[in-house]
Amino acid sequence: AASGSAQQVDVAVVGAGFAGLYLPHRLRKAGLTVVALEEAGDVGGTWYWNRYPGARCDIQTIDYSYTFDPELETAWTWSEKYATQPEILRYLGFVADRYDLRRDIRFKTKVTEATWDEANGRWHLATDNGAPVSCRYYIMATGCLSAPKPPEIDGVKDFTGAVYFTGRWPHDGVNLAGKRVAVIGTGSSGIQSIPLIAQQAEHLTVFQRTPNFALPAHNGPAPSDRMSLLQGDRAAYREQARRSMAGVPYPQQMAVSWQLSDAERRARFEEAWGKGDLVYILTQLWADQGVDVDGNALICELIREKIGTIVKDPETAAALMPHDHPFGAKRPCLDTNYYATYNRPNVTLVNLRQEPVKAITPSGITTGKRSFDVDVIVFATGFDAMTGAIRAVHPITGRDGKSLSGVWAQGPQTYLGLTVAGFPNFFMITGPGSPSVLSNMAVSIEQHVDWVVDRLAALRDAGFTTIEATETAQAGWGRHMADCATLTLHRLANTWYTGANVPGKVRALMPYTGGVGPYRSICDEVVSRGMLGFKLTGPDVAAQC
Ligand code: NA7
Repeated sequence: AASGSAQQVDVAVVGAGFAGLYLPHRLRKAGLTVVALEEAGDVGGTWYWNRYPGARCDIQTIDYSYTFDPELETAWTWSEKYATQPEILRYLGFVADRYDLRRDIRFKTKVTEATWDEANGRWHLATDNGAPVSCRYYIMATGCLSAPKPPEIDGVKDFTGAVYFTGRWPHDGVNLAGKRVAVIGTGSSGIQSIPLIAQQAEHLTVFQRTPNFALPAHNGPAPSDRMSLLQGDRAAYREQARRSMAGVPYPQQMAVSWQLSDAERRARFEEAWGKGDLVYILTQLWADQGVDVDGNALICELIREKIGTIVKDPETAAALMPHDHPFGAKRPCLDTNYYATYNRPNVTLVNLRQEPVKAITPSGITTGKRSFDVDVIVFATGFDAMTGAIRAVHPITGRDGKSLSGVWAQGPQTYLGLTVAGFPNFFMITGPGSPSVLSNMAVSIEQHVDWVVDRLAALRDAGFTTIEATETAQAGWGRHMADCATLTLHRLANTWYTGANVPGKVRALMPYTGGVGPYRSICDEVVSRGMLGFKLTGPDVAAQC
């Protein structure tokens, strides 16, 4: 369509996942017109694409839910402690129906270019399907794990069997019965899918580069202690989550490891192992576990011991034991029968630390030592996380013709993870610099969306038309991010949190490590101090704080 026929809205949103659904709902209520542009054929975001066997959330589902409407909370009941991908997708569809959100979403529509028009104070978006969009505000709700990483292994095109990516799993499923299957990658996607693939396949060969820490999910009904807390005082429960470190209502643990005896530590660990809750084990054992290598090493040892008791073959057990990173520095996983799967006669683990993949051949995978003939290769190799979907997907051009990928060439720089200096009226939900992936995403998304929409409404009411972070504020946030990062152990692991999983990507710890509650307080303080760190302008007004 010609630019003359652009769709005119106050706000354009990219994405229709958890964030991209809540945004139109809030924006409409604030009296702003909105269109959401979504590449997929329906709502769901991450949960639309990641349909591999065993895909589930690994935050308890009662916590991984919208909380903006108490009636919605009682209108929907989760069937399990950790919902499966189909159930989460149904939930998001239910939300879309309940608030009639689809009427403002253009599906199968990709933004191909976004350009700030300084003269008119508007963003112009080109799309690959239908009219371009002209909007005052442009919000990326593109998720943190939505741009799958290329396989980076030679020869994939020569392989004559079937190739699947966990992050782009076919919608009608894949029948692996009788097949020789290879899975490459042992992050969450690999660890969730491997036990189920092993049940179907004739033989499964897992190619593991870095062993990960995984804990049993003990899935089933939502635990009664958590349910009674939630149902006892729902508002207080939700508020505690919002003020917590990780977006799940657990108290701050005060006892440090060296105050506890070996027996006390073991008892705490066993209790946590039995709970099947990542946030619990990451936060409730002892206070120094996430900040001190010695306090952390105690947990690593206890988990390795567990792996050793589950996996019968000593060589396989040793290969599955992580030694190269602190527990929690790389995203740990929740599993259902993951380690026990290696006791099956039809499962082989290949330790790529001892024999790296050399190439993919027409018939399978060759390492330095051996060749494995397979019918199917599953890449569970992860994502260009956090910046991938913002930076690489389409050119975003801000003030003075500057591109976002150029400005971020040395790593992402943001103010509050929500805005970027030089990009007026541009926002990111769970962008780099927000607690995002180190938190319960549902809680972070609601906070970001509420903050952004409240600001847009307040700007309009005050007669402002543009908002932009100052360079000073952005530099300050970068320093604060770096200071917080030195306090945690995340810096000690090569992970997608730091960009280390993508060859050539600049290394920087991308999520904010200061915690969800402190982050919320900072965002609130920015407002109470007159939009500290932002420049606001309008036809008749200008202000810089
Ligand atoms: P992850 O956690 O990034 O895991 C990817 C896995 O794939 C990880 O084990 C990687 O090993 C491995 N990998 C990646 N590239 C290669 C190549 N080229 N060769 C061999 N192995 C490779 O992605 P997931 O999808 O599992 O999970 C993402 C998040 O989704 C997860 O953390 C949860 O938050 C939900 P590496 O560790 O890099 O050595």
